[in-house]
Amino acid sequence: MPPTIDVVIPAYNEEASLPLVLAAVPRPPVRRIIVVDNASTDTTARAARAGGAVVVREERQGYGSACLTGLAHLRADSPPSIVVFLDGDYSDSPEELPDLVAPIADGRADLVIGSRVQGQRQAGALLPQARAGNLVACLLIRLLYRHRYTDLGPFRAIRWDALEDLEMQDQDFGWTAEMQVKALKQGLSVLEVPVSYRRRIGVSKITGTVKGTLAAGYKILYTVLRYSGRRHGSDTANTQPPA
Ligand SMILES: Nc1nc2c(ncn2[C@@H]2O[C@H](COP(=O)(O)OP(=O)(O)O)[C@@H](O)[C@H]2O)c(=O)[nH]1
Ligand SMILES: [Mg+2]
Repeated sequence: MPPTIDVVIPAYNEEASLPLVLAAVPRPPVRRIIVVDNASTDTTARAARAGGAVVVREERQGYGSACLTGLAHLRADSPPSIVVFLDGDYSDSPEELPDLVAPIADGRADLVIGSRVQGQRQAGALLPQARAGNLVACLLIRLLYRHRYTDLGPFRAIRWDALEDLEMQDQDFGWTAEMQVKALKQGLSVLEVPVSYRRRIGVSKITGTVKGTLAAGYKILYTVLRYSGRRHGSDTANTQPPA
């Protein structure tokens, strides 16, 4: 039986780009698209519905919050066998989804990260600060977890059951790193495949702003350190970062 594939798209004020993103998601193989409208003040929800997505609203801001809400929705109503995460800004190319899903469908991987570093990047798509942050985070993961990632990109696919076992918690910028390091701790088979990356449409909320970059950099490094050296799931892993 072919795997059931659902897509989760966290979206905060992405009315301009969402129609393009949704139109490019290949259906089939994708069964459902959940757009998590993260307290948008524009017409994101309307654009999502028009593009054939299910809209779930999450008032609590934060990338991880939005992803968690999307997963809760899937859990409550026939979870897929594979879930794909995709940003709503049209930086990623949803047409490449089959490349991310194939290794999982073939039983060769549990988690597949789309690497923008290995793929074709439009000039200026991956901002220098994002590139630098990625490099530092990947180096730290290599030192602490003995695995070589090249990117913490948002476009990724994971086997549903494996994701459930990760017990994801991060409510903002640590989300991608948390998934990657917990996957290593749990001995999942992880792969990277090259994905292309465009300059986003609309306004960047993370790496395009100083505040976003600093907050994301801090939270990512904190997350990488936090799960190293301890068994995931221990009580101490639940400590929150200092405010
Ligand atoms: N920063 C931020 N992004 C969110 C939030 N909720 C959902 N998103 C989405 O997360 C994705 C990544 O954000 P983006 O602004 O593209 O960050 P960048 O890629 O670093 O420029 C986009 O699809 C946003 O719409 C939130 O509360 N904060
Ligand atoms: Mg983006």
